[in-house]
Amino acid sequence: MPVNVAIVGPAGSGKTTLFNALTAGRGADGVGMVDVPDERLQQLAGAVKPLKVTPAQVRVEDTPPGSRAQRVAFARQSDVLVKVARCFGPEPQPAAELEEFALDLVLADLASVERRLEAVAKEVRAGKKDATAENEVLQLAKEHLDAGRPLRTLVLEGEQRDLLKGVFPVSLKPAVYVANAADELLPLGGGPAAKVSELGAAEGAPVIVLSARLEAELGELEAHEQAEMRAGYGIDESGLGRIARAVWEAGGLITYFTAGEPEVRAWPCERDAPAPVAAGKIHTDFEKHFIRAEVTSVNELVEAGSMEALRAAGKLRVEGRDYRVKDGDVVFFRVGR
Ligand SMILES: Nc1nc2c(ncn2[C@@H]2O[C@H](COP(=O)(O)OP(=O)(O)OP(=O)(O)O)[C@@H](O)[C@H]2O)c(=O)[nH]1
Ligand SMILES: [Mg+2]
Repeated sequence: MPVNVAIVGPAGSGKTTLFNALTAGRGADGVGMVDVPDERLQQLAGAVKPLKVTPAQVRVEDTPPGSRAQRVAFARQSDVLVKVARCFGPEPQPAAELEEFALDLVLADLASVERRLEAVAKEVRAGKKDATAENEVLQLAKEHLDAGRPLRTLVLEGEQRDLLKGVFPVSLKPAVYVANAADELLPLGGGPAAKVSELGAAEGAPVIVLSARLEAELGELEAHEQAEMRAGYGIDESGLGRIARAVWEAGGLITYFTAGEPEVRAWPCERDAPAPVAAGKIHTDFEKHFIRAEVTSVNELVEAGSMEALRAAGKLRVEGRDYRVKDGDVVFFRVGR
């Protein structure tokens, strides 16, 4: 399952422009698969010389036209939200517009929490096991939402968080903020972008300043022309690269690699996932029939040239089912049948 990223935010903030930039115009009907740039893949490929190199991918979706309620419903279907704010053009009001959008998410969650509370209150009266715990969490959530605050900022234990999942809370989703700035204010974006940075910081969400229109134009140039033009604006990395890293950070993801001669490949995985779960990203059978993981790092593999060379030298770490796969691990999974 690829990571699902929804581009959301206030009307006219540049969502579609950003979508076109990220998907290099190859998206269809507002949906596109985007390769995640990662220079470690090239390092591995240089050493292993595989037949094929496969980057991690995210599925990016642009908010379709529709009512405010439809826009919220759309945001609900994703894993990570990229919230775009207009920091260009006449009288940009990114903070006010983002807050208005955030309030739409909060009100939608409030409605679903209240609906669920009614049902759970009945269950509590009927003495149903577990209903009390859920009732408690829903009450906490309701108070928080009533105060106009997103569920992201409600401090909950892991188990309590799980109890909330039944209402598919959209204000609990991890978010990345994009301050869509005027070209002439790059790379920092000026006052409006600073407001977005404040909002993001208050929620612990990553913030990226870029110009969606400029990114779309840059995408049409040759690599060396792109680099030159970026440098002129004081930007050292593509907007796509920066957004991908922010999505990984916000979504709690890491990347591990597999590196054989047929294919060198990057795999997105939840941080702290046990080895069998990480193996399950490759194939569901790998999770079931997991035996052990043989692990090294990108640097060690690049030095040795192949997994076989490391294995022969006794330098592959052998890890069991309790091992938590780390960002930058190169893994060979031993699976039974
Ligand atoms: N100057 C400038 N204009 C931009 C930028 N990004 C988008 N625009 C312009 O802003 C207008 C709205 O852009 P869209 O990408 O359609 O915005 P949207 O968020 O998809 O709009 P809705 O889907 O209607 O909510 C268009 O005229 C774009 O050309 C930018 O980075 N700089
Ligand atoms: Mg649009």
